[in-house]
Amino acid sequence: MIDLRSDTVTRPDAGMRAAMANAVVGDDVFGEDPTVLELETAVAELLGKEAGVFVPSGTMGNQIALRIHTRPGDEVILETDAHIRHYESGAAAGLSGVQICPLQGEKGILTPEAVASAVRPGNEWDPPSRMVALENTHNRAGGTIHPLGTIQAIGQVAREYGMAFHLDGARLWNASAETGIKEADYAAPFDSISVCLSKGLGAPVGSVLVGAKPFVKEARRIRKMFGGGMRQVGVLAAAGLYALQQNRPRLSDDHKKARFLAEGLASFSAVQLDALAVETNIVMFDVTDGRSAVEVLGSLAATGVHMVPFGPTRIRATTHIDVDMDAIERALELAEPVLN
Ligand code: TLP
Repeated sequence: MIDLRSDTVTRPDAGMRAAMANAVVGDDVFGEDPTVLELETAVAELLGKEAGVFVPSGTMGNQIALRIHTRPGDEVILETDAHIRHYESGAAAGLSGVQICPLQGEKGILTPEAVASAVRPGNEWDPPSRMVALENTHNRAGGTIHPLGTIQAIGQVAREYGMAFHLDGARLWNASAETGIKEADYAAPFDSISVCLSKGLGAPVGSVLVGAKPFVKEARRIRKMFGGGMRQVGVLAAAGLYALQQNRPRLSDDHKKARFLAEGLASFSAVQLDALAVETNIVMFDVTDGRSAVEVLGSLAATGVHMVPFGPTRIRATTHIDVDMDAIERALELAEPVLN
């Protein structure tokens, strides 16, 4: 099976498993797990923030930030295809009682002007515009990278209107690997950033939410409220540390594989895909011969190639550490009779 459904499907390798087995642990709800503390410090440093808190998932990282930055009835400005809006099970409404103001971006990227014009004027009947969240790289847009200047300009708008500024940085590592812009530079304009260890970095579990010390202190309380207080979780933090050290430097390999895959898929007659639009490890394409994405995915799965639907005719393939270039070549061979 060649599993291109997500970069979340990776399995820890022998080195990562050894790091997990040897991790020094303690009760993290008491703040006594040295490996967790090491991971939180390492990620906060990489992102240029004062502190970090280890959370079980990217969803929880985003939702803790939302809960802290907003009050029920507030409005959160997001790009319309944001993960927070589509794939977090309605948590923004369910856990924080906020409503979303979705704005259409270009390849998932908003302009500062669009954000500024979405800010409510502050009448008593207006929902208060309290927070802006960006997603870098942008998943549903196909792994696109936000230009640093755009992030900074949107950050300025957020500050001007007194709105919190959060980054869903589940794949921020991929943006940095591709552009060479440091994670800390991308992170600088934001009040809070959630980054995932369990995607391109290949750890089995975990995200880190970073920000200023008072924010992270409150984040620990909300994490407990949301059921994410973990105990001897250094075994997982050790996987995260290993992933940062060993797997972060190799992320651009995933981007090369994605481009190669995209070029191959684009040559098939039933595929609509702009291979030049592939910026990182995510490949999005449409099926153009009248079949649905689900139908095509069934045929692909029967050949041993697994991808996921991202719309009625839209399919996503994601490259990651557990598929090498040979596997990508093989996937194209197997997919050709289905898509050509
Ligand atoms: N994304 C998953 C699915 O939920 C779509 C995937 O396979 O890509 N932010 C972004 C941008 C994400 O892509 C994801 C996961 C998350 C947050 C949530 O992370 P987890 O799954 O750890 O809650």
